[in-house]
Amino acid sequence: MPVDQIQLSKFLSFVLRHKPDEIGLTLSADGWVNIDELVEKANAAGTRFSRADLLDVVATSDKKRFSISADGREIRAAQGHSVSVELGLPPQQPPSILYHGTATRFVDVILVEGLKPQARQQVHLSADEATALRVGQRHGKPHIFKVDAGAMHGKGFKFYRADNGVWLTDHVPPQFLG
Ligand code: HQG
Repeated sequence: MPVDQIQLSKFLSFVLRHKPDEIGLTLSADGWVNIDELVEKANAAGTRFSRADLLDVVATSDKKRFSISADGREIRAAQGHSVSVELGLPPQQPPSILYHGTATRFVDVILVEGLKPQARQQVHLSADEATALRVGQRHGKPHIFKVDAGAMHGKGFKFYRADNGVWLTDHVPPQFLG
């Protein structure tokens, strides 16, 4: 039976971001796992796919969610982790404005607390408004915050760019939100 690519992408996100132990995997400190070991353990746990299926999903992922190591042996999620990982991305100067899409029901508390990572390791920010809108729509009626990333960077806040272009930072205090 052909593998459902969306299902496999969701499975890989689940294992590589949230629950590697569910199939007996351990992520390295920077989030990588051996591809053959991942395929073997997933199949043993009842989720059937091949190395070729996995590479297909990585290549066609709309958001480029997964990175393959330079030697082709390992895979990791580019971002989105809830498990503790140190991706080792270098801090970078962000664009002067970044965007964060959320749901209208979170707006009041965000204006008090700022943006917090919640279940993930870092706050996720988008370089463009259209992407932020799609992210917000996942949660309900969308609201888009403009983040004054330039001002934050000037004050020493660190920003990281994941392999897939998503921007990451630890916390956005409310005074930088518009
Ligand atoms: C909200 C997807 C209350 C925050 C997307 C968001 C993204 C607060 C929700 C990536 C808050 C967390 C990440 C506060 C933030 N109080 N709520 N102080 N601060 N929030 O899913 O950014 O398809 O963990 O606004 O495309 O929505 O999975 O984060 O609504 O890139 O690859 O708490 O996940 O990518 O939700 O999405 P999430 P996110 P994938």
